[in-house]
Amino acid sequence: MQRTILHVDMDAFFAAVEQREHPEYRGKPVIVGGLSSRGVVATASYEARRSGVHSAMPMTTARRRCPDGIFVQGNYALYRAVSAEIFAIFSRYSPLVEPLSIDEAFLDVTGMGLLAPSTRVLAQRLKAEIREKTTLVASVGIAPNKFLAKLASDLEKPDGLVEIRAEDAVRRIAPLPVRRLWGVGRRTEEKLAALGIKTIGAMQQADEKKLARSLGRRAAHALKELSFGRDERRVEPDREAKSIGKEVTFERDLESAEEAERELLALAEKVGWRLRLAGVAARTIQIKVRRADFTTFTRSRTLFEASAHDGPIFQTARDLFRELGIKSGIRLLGVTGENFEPSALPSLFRDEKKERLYGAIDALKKRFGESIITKAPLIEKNPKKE
Ligand code: TTP
Ligand code: MG
Repeated sequence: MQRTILHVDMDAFFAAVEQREHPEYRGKPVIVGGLSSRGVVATASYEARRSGVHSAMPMTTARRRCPDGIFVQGNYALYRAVSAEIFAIFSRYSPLVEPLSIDEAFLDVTGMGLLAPSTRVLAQRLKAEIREKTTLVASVGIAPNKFLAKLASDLEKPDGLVEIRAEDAVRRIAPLPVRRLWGVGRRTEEKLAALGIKTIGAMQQADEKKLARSLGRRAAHALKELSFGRDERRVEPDREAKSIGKEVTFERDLESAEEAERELLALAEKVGWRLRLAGVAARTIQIKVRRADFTTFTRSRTLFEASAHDGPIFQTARDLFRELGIKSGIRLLGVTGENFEPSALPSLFRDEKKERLYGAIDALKKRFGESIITKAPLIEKNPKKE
């Protein structure tokens, strides 16, 4: 059955909330984030984005680019409360709401179009209700699946409403950069560029066998599917509850990327172990980084294949961390696996050798506790409290 999925994402969320609380900020460049000298931008209003300010940028750069900006230290309790208001509205439009972050969600509205003349009208009503009840603006994507819906919500931000129909998808997404495909991070992007694949259209044309030689069979297949706008993932309403993660606050802030990556490896090993204990594999890996000034960043990436192995969890966490570009003043790090699949299922591609290795490590951990085995780079540890 053809499904209809909405992806709703609030525009410049933290900054928009600040503009709602302080009417004198409206129409002005507002930058929310850590205000200390080592602080980082959490988000910027669209007025500030015109001066080249964006998320994760050092606050000092933001001040240089936007000297007339209004700089605000974030108020997370307030953003969480507004988020709850928005999610309460979402739940009036579908029983199937999958939260993705504080300001975005997927809604499966298959069949709900009956409540309105069309899905577009339904989405317009949702946007209008959000605006009336919260005075905030949301962008919405409508599509037959999650991948296309998320892509669509971003195409005409802010205040966007874009529908991608199944029959137009291949043509509509062809000009977009290949980076828009789920699972393509900086490393995959580089590999693809080396093969001359820079757009989704080029991916549509690419030879899957050749692609597989560079990326592996699963990744090659997954990317080919996505490039044609095909994605079978369901909207999973209770996804948030289904995650296994571990975070640690350091007694002394970490001041180098090397230190942070060592800690990420330790966290990845703990998460891998807990996933294996639970008999599940995670399709999505998320990291959390909190700066000394409490600005907090989360980043997630969906893997081509669900995993409960330390290696892929660590590599993904490290890639996400490197893309954030934070290298000092790190107060907290977290790694989470979510979007579970059962891992006991026999897989054609199972790596038997690795499976045996992890089996042996886990047996030792079960007998002697989690800290007995760890990989070499962890030996030099940072003092921390958990
Ligand atoms: P986003 O939805 O990514 O960004 P946004 O809502 O500010 O802007 P837009 O969607 O219009 O592009 O993130 C939602 C909120 O999460 C954002 O307002 C602030 C917070 N956030 C961070 O704290 N750090 C980050 O790196 C990002 C991207 C967001
Ligand atoms: Mg947003």
